[in-house]
Amino acid sequence: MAKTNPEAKQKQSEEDEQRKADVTYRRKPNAIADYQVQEQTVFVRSENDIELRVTVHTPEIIQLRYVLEGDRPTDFSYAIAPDFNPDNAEFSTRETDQYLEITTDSLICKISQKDMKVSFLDSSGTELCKDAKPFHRKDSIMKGITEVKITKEAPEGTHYFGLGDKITDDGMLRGKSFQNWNTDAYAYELDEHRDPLYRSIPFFTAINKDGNAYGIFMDNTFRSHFDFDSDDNNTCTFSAEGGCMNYYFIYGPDPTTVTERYTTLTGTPELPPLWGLGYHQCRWSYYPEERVRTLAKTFREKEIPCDALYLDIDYMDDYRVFTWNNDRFPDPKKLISDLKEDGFETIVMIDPGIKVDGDYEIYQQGLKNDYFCKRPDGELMIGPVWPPKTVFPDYTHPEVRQWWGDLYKDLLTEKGVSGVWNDMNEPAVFEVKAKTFPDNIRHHYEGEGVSHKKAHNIYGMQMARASYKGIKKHNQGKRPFLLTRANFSGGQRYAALWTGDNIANWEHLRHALEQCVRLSISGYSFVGTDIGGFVEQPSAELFTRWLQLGIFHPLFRNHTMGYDAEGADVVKEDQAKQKKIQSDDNQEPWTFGQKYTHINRSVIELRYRLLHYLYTAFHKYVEHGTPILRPTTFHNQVDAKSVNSQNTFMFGDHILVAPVIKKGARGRKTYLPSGHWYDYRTNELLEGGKTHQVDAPISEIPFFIKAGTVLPLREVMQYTQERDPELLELNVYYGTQVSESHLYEDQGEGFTHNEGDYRLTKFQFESNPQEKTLRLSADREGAFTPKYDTVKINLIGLPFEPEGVEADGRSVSIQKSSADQSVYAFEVDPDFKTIRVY
Ligand code: MIG
Repeated sequence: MAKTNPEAKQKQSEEDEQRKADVTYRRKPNAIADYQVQEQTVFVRSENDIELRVTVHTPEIIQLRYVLEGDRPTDFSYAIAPDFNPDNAEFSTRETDQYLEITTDSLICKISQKDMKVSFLDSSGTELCKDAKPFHRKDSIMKGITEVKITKEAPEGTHYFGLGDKITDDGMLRGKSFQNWNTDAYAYELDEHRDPLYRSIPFFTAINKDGNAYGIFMDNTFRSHFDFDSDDNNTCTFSAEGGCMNYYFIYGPDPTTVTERYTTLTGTPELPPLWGLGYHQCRWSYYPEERVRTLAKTFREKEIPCDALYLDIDYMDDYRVFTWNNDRFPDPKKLISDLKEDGFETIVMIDPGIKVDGDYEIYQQGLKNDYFCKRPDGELMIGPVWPPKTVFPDYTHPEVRQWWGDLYKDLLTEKGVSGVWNDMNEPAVFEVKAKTFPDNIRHHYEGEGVSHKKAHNIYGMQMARASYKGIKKHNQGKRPFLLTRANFSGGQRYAALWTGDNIANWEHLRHALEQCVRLSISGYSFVGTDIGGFVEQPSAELFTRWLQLGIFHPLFRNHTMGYDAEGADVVKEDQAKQKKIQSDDNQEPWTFGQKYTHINRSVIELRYRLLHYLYTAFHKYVEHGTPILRPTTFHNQVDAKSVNSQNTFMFGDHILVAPVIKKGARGRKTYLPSGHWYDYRTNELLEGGKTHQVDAPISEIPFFIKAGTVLPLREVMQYTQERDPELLELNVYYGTQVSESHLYEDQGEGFTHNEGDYRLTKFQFESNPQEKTLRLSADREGAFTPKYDTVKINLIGLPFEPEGVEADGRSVSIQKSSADQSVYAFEVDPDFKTIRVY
């Protein structure tokens, strides 16, 4: 008999203990046992009792959910738009030896008989996307579900886009992995906390080598992970640390269509007030009142257009939200109305954290009504944010949202503020490493009762929702303007967003470019960055280049962290540590000397010139989910060369932007996709499908207009509604293809556009090079009549000498433009229908 070795025995019992500490199960489906069709859903069950529910929403949108016995799956989702109206598309099912096939008009979904692996093909049988492994789930006795995971093949040549505002070195998602967990990522940097960032958009688009595009949206709010072949083994995985594997497969085949379909599924915002698209000036912090007045006066004196000024946390009384510091702002109502008189809208910050303070009414109300987040044992979740002790409303409770929304009443109706920005709603908590709540905090979640693990990523979204609804209710018929920092898929319905606390360096200028395009194709077009950088101070050159990029971002806001702000010390010590602080930290368009003031003014003026075009693109986004910003490769996804055009992007349907993002650069290489393009600055015609070296002196940003475009230009004003424009200019860029352009106009405020008080003009351009003629027609819809009485048309790139122009049968005089001898100009009536140039 062998003697028992005491060491081995000891080891054995340790192992036993460890094993007993928790027991983990790994589950994946085996062969299909049976399936059933009920309405739009096919319930497919494996022999080991894993159910795959395949729901056909439209011929191009198919939802997949994996349910195990004992799960409590619900149809509830914060992300899906309440007005998403699936069309109950027809589909058929068929079984073969190898597959169960579900076929719609556009897609075939094949589920393998052997292990329930799923693949999608288009109706011609071309493979789009395929599981590399069966669905996989990990759970344990002590922790519950810890992973639900899908592994797809990532064939060579497939590229990935979207996923919100992730940043990369080379602009490409492929080869990298990311996670979604809303995080206060102050001064996010390359290797440090570069990921996760402030928001979670678990949706991406893939474009295969053959140009076919599809999207995947994983509707799961737990911490999630996306891996685009980072291990170089040709797989792409997505997983969540809890809940149900619930994802939507969204077909294109065009990538812009994928975004449009995703955006229809998760919703679009309403049109913002036109002033929301003007230039905005922000700083942490403008106070006291006198400083705000001086700021406003300086804009007008220097004739630099500006529509909105922001008040950061220091306007509050001791960081109590919905209060005012009376020393700094003795009469907010008067200040705000004076600013308004001068064309400035005032936007104030509101944070989620509520100061623990027995004398503070909002704290008392929330306490009395049990509105604050609690720990599992029923104690309040208290943590330091701006006030040292803060409690947090549980916005996942409908009654809390209602209460919160109504708190805005006084700000809007009494004080006269025009907009709000919601900050710190990741939710951010100071001092602790997690930077947020512990996982075990409880949330109502519309009655479901969940832990913070599930509610974390939608906390900011539900705050934005509550704010948006309240603002809309109390805004006296005006359109809400709300900015949020944290958010989740679908949150685009409620608020615009800024990308958070970036740094004033060239690297972050490139991030700004990448993040806004990526957000836009993730269904979130109303985005912008802190122009100039939030942390540290930009050089004059960097500031100007950033401003130039900013004119193409729907949210056009300059913001910086002033080191005179109270509380900046906390951030500095807690998070910034190493940052060098200069004393002169102003960041207004005139901060950088006369030469740059002049340049910056003309950059901002250019934005105001382009407002019609931006507003029209915004309208298309609202109506059809069309992203305002897109990667260049979305313009023609079969053009393999365009995939590497990471430093250019499309702004709307007709403009390609080639920003300068390198220090000292006075020109850049620019790949123009197929077709012909005009340099906006020189009217020079450039051939697509080629890389061009273009000039970019510090005063200019290169951008290019697609041939055949009718580009509307607005009069420059000091603020958007300074006066009714007297004139509409239309730049008509000659092309040889029949092309369509749009112009959307309305009051720029209020909701009458929903009752037909708008005008949508469809321009059609056609030319006949042999006959040397061109035709421009305008088709109009809606009852709105713009106030201008003249339309000035500039014909650009005409390859022939025109003999005459006829507008609706009457001849019109045409002249060479004084500014550019190659341009012909003439004036017509705003209601013109057909123009013929011969
Ligand atoms: O931790 O309100 O991103 O825009 O100026 C800093 C002060 C808190 C972070 C926001 C920033 C804002 C700042 N806030």
